[in-house]
Amino acid sequence: MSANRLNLALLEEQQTNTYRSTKHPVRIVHLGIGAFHRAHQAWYTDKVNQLQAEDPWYIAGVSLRSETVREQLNPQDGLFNVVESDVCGRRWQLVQSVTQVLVAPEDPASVIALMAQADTKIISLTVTEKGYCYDPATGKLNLSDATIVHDLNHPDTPKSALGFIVSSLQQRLAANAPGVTILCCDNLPNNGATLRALVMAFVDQLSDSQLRDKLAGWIAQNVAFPATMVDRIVPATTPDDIQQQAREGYRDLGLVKTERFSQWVIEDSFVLSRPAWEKAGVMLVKNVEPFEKAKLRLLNGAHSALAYLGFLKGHQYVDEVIRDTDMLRFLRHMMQREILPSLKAPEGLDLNNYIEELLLRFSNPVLHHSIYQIAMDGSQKLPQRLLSTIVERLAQQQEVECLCFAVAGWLRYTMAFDQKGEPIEVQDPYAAALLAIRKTHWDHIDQLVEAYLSFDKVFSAELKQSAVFRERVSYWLSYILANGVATALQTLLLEVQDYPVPEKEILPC
Ligand code: CS2
Repeated sequence: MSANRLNLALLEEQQTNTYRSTKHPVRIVHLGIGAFHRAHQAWYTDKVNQLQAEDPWYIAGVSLRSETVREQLNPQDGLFNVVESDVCGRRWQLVQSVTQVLVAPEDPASVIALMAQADTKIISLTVTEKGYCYDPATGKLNLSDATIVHDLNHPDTPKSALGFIVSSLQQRLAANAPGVTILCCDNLPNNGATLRALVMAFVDQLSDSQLRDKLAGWIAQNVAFPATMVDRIVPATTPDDIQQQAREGYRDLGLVKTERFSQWVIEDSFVLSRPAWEKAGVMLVKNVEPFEKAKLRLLNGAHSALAYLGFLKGHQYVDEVIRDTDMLRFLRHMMQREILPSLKAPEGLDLNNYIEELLLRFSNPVLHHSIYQIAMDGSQKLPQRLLSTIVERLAQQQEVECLCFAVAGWLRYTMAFDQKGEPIEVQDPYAAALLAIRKTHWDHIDQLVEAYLSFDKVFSAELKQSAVFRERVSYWLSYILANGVATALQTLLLEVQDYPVPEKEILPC
């Protein structure tokens, strides 16, 4: 690769138009500048900036841990391409909305100062579910989390997103600066309200009681936490993508690949101004909940189910799982029969079509979306993706067979060896705890399931007490252990009616 690296000077040389200038300040500080943020919020913001180049919104990205993205983007003046790939071809967008990347552990004080400065109107986050240091089953702050303990004792050098947020709000209060909007863009249930409650719980632990009360009151008056639903499939970029998806004329080490589809629904409640994101197709609505529930339960629920079951069946990518006809029948049945009835359709959305569109998105053969990536952190994902649906269905005495099968698939995956006996590297904050349960109760399936269901970080008291849930998970877990996922799935499918594939063909292009 001998071409020059993408940056502003190169754009000038190539006479490419840019709206970038040094006249405008950073107005968004984003925590967690991974591939998803770049292909989603930064991409939407860039679209708006292109439409109103005289008033661009710039983003400063913050990495809470690694230097990788800084090394990719800072030598490129923050510029990178988003490449949308599917069977119909490729489409690039040169994104210019990010101006710099900071690595938080190197200089936490600068990060806090940037978040606290009056020009910063929005602090947004994509730090993944585990980045919120909460108990997934209850949504409550985990006060024994080592990072939270550290941050409460070291407010000037925090490590967690919550620690940075609270220190920056404290600085705003001290400087009499205006309030701010904190925009959670992670797949948490009720993400705005959940983040507000976590911030408040953190503040409640501050040792200085005067500051604690004053700060809590100030946040209640001056900080907004809108709910959001974010959706775009963004696989981790590989070195091969950097080579093969590259645009001609320069080297772009910050490239991210994604699908053509993108959706962002935001509760329209901001403290100060915001980019005119609606001009780029973002929906600003009063109530995000129906969109969020449909997406978390149907898209993410199906994703998690196909990741564990697909992995155990020997698949590597999402599109491969969709081409496995048993898996496709299973997913369609679970979504249509067991998840869809738990949802209230957002206005204007036909949930049957939504399901078919999701399956079509999953079938994208050029994205190479690794199921191992989706399988990570299951303990943090399952409650909102599969378990909350099960709780609601059980309360109404409705069938939960496929959902229980998926939960059994997850438990089987956390056992950390595959069906050939090869080790699985389970990436999950509770991997060790789940493995210890397997080792202690290996000889007795009922005790094993009882111990799993007593793991209250994941399973709520309601689920633990449900005889149906315990019985069905236990049944499928032992069946999978004895016969493997493929046979278990065939047995399950004997009981399952097929859904007619919709008459209207949905064309990908
Ligand atoms: C996926 C999501 O990795 C995962 O857990 O389910 O990242 C999914 O691709 C996005 O939420 C799609 O919007």
